[in-house]
Amino acid sequence: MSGKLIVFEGVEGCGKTTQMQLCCQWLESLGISVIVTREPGGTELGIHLRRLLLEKSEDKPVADVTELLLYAADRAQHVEQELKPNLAAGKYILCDRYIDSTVAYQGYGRGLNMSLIEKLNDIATSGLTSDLTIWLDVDVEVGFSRKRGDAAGLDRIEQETIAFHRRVQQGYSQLAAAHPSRIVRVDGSLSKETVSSLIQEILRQRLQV
Ligand code: T5A
Repeated sequence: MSGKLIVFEGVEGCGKTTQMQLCCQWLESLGISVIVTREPGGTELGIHLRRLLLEKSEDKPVADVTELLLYAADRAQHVEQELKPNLAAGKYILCDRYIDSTVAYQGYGRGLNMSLIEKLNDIATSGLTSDLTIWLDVDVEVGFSRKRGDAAGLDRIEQETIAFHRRVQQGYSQLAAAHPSRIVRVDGSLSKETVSSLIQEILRQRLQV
């Protein structure tokens, strides 16, 4: 595969969407062909799965293992339908969340079995890992303070407790320590422009953009 898979990760409101847009504009200005996608919801099937995963369901809670399997199903479809073909065509793919989200949210957040998560990630990706993962590190409180609207506007996962989101944050920290060649931490609390410049520098160094 000749393209590059660049993943953006972090807690709610860390600035992924903002930075992916800026990164896309920058790469395109260099004449690079870019695809922007996300998980969950990067395919037609995934859009349905995203709705099922994120809509509020107070009266009929989604079981933790069901949630895990739905994220894995979304990923399997995304890898086959979008990621592999576009990488094979030489595209740069900017992907909002990938396997580390499942480890952080379902593993550290929900406390599900890590080896089960790794097995499902392997099945869903058939071994496709990112060339680079940018972890936008912001405090959970900072991320939530950036989210517009009140608590009623938050989706099913965002509505989890602060303790849950702190465990997710801890998960990202552990993942970055365990995979230094793949995951690069960027201080997401800096200004949008500064974060964007830092990401450009990392892409130049790591991917020779
Ligand atoms: N999930 C996902 C799992 O549990 N398991 C999995 O396996 C996967 C794949 C997906 C949800 O699913 C969960 C995780 C999530 O809960 P999502 O679409 O990723 O949801 O939604 P969020 O993470 O909530 O993404 P958001 O769009 O809310 O946040 P972003 O994209 O991180 O942040 P962004 O860029 O939209 O910015 C938020 C606000 O902050 C401002 C922006 O202007 C915007 O208003 N902002 C800044 N303000 C100040 N300084 C900066 N540097 C700023 N950068 C952005």
